Amino acid sequence: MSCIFCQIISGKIPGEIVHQDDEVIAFRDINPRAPIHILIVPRKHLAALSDLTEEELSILGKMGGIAKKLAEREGISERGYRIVVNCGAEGGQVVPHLHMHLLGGRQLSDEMG
Ligand code: DGP
Repeated sequence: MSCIFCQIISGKIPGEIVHQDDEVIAFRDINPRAPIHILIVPRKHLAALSDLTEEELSILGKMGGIAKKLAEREGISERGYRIVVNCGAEGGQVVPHLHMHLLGGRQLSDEMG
C-alpha cells in the first residue's frame, strides 16, 4: 500500500484525525497553509476528481457536507473559508488520492491560481 492517505486511513501512519465515518475521514494537513487546514478524504482509494464515475461523484456532496460541519466546529463558518480540490498535475494535485482542502482562519488571497 503505497498511497500515503490510504496509510493514514488504515492507521499505519499517524494523522490528526478530526472526523471519521464509514465513507470519509478528515485530518489536519501536515503542511498547513492557513490556521485551519483540514483534508477531507474518501476512505476508498479514488485517485482524482477526473477519474470519478457518475456513481462515485456523490462522494463530493458528502465531503462538502463534512467540510461545512467542520468549518462550524472550528469556528470559521461565519468569517468564511475556502474549499479546494486540486486535480492532476497542472491542478497542483500532489497526492493521488481524492481529497478536499478546507482552509480558513485568516484572510485568504484572492488569487485562484
Ligand atoms: P494536493 O497538493 O492537493 O495533493 O495536497 C496534498 C496535501 O497533503 C498537502 O497540502 C500536504 C498534505 N500531506 C501530504 N502528506 C501528508 C501526510 O503524511 N500527512 C498529512 N496530514 N498531510 C499530508
